[in-house]
Order: sequence, then structure tokens, then C-alpha cells
Amino acid sequence: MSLSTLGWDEFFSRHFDPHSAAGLMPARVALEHKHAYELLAATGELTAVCTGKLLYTAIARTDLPAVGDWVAVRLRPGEQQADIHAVLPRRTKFSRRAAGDSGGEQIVATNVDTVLLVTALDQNYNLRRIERYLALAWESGAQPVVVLNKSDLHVDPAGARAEVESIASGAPVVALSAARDESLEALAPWLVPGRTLALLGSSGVGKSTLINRLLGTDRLLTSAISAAVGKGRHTTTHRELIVAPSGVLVIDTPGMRELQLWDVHEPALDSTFADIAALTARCRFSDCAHRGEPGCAIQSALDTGTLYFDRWQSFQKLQREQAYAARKADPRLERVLKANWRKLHRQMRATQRMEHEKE
Ligand SMILES: Nc1nc2c(ncn2[C@@H]2O[C@H](COP(=O)(O)OP(=O)(O)OP(=O)(O)O)[C@@H](O)[C@H]2O)c(=O)[nH]1
Ligand SMILES: [Mg+2]
Ligand SMILES: [Zn+2]
Repeated sequence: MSLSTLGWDEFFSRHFDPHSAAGLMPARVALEHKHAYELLAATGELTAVCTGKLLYTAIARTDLPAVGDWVAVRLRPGEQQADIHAVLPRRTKFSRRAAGDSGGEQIVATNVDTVLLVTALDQNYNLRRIERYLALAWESGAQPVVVLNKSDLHVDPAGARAEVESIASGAPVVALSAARDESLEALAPWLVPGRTLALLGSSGVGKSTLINRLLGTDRLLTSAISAAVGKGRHTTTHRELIVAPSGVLVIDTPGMRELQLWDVHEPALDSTFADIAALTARCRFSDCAHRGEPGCAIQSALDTGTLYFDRWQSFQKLQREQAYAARKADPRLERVLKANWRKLHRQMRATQRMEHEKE
């Protein structure tokens, strides 16, 4: 296995220089156990643990290796065992707020190129949930693709696809049936050798089924139980990176029942809600709170129906959640975020003024 088949490129190579000088070797994290990792390296599979120094110098859990990471390891002589000395900088990082009260950042996967946001066209289908996943995806740095699975269970999959396209702000949307479709041609553009694909979505939407189709084997466990019982059952219990026969690297993840935003910054919210950002720039007052002020563009769009109330509510909810997560993380951050939003707002206004003057 060459490193490039595992997703290695110029970016990681550049950051590895000091480590190769120290005689370390690169490897990619495929699976995370409680205290050990399974890695893929040019020499094959390895089992590894973090060195005491790495554990000691980590400030947060997120400084430790996660699935998708490139790490610098030293092999133990004569064994398929290695010690992880360092984690390379991440090109992309998909995080969420940990479930429960701790509320810390939890890394779902790193160095993902394309993230498939999987929704099933059954009772799971929900535009608001898709918006939420999109916001996280834009923040991660990976390219989002919305996958509407179980098209066999929907009377009008093409209609659903058009509906999702209208809220997806340019992200590609595909409808398919992982269980039935003979080929998964719809996904061909993203099945590129050496590229990393992660699948995210609620439990039971068919992520593992889809990956098994990509692998051409029933390697991953799938089950109808979680879909039927609905509560607390996840068929997939850990994240895992697998090399598919097509050469694409896929990361399966357990379904998320509680998808809490972690640190979604305004630009990501803004990519998800480009229509709303454009509207707010048109309000008469630059500090418009959109609560009945005269000349409020949001209000008039809601009145005429060009902006759906549900979508506006969804945006407000995500904004509140984002502010909450930011406060928990760092009280100063919220001020910075507010300032960023004002700056973006000013930029949009300036652009609009220029367009106005041109007319
Ligand atoms: N009708 C139909 N059923 C499907 C389709 N794809 C998957 N399923 C079924 O949905 C159920 C759940 O599929 P999984 O692949 O285990 O779902 P998952 O997203 O991996 O779930 P977790 O691992 O719990 O997060 C299984 O019974 C699958 O057979 C599809 O296209 N159509
Ligand atoms: Mg699964
Ligand atoms: Zn307004």
C-alpha cells in the first residue's frame, strides 16, 4: 500500500518533514479503541498507542489522534506495534458538541474531503435536520453532498431531491436506494482513489448499508433494529476508516441521535443560509433585530412567502445554539463572532450599494 492510496499528499508531507528527520514514519488512524489505535501504513496494518509524552502534552482530548488523522509513529522492533509520537495538523475536522452535560468538543472524523450527509426518505426525512448537518459540514472544511437514501420508500424521490436542493445552498443532492439500486452511479463523482469520504446521519438511515455497497461485501454490520425501535440503538458503534476497491477511503460513523453544533462560525451558517444573509443586508437599519422594525427585509420576505417561516426559525435556532456552544468554549469568542457577523454584514451592504449605484 503506498501512502498516496491512503490519502497522503503534499500538505501532509510538508508537515511531516521534522518527524521524518527524527526517524518517524507516517500512518493513518483507521480505528480508535479505548486506549489503542489501529493504523494503516505503507507497510500494512499496525496497532499503536500514544507515547506518554503525547498524552502528557495534550491540552484537550482533541489533541489526541482521531479517526482520519495522520500520525508520526515509531515501530517497535520485530512487532506490528507502534508508538504514536505526534498528530499532524488536520486539513479538515468534523466536530460536534459531546452528548450529555460535559458539552466539550468531540471529533467525529478528520481529513475528510467529501462528507455524505445521509438522510432516509422515510420518517427520518426532515429539511431542518439537513440544514443542521450542512452547517456542520461547511464548518468542517469538507465538501458536503446530501444523500437521500431509501428512495424506494418515497412516492416522489425526484420531488424530494428538488425540495432539498432549494435549501442546500449549492451542495449536490442525490437520491438513491442503497438496498436496491444496482449501481451507485449517482455517487461516482466522489469515488476518487485516495480521497476520503465520511458518512454522517441519524441511526438507521443506511450509512453502513451504503458503505457495504461501495465495498462490494457485507463487511459492516447493518440492522433494521435501530430503525424499528428508534431509541438508543446504534448498529455501528465506532468510527472506522476502510479502503474501498475503487480506491476511495470511507469512514463509517455511528448514527447521531443528538446532533449538537460545535463552534459553527458565522461563515458556515452563512453558507447554509446564504438567502437569509442576503436578506438581512437589505434591512433598512444595519442593527435590525428583525422583530417588526420598519423596512425589515426578513419580515417582508416572510410576508410574501419568499422566505419560509420554518427556515427562518431553523436559522435562529442554529444561531442561538452556536452562541451557546461558543460561550461554553470561550466567552471571548462570542464577541469575536458577533464582530465577524457585523463585518460580513457591512461587506454585503457595501456590495449592494455598489450594485445600486451601477443601476
Ligand atoms: N427500504 C430500504 N431500506 C434500506 C435502504 N438502505 C438501508 N436500508 C435498511 O435500513 C436499515 C438500517 O441500515 P444501516 O445501514 O444499519 O443504518 P446505519 O445508518 O448504518 O445505522 P447506524 O449504524 O445505527 O448509525 C437496515 O435494515 C437496512 O437494510 C434502502 O435503500 N431502502
Ligand atoms: Mg451503521
Ligand atoms: Zn430586519
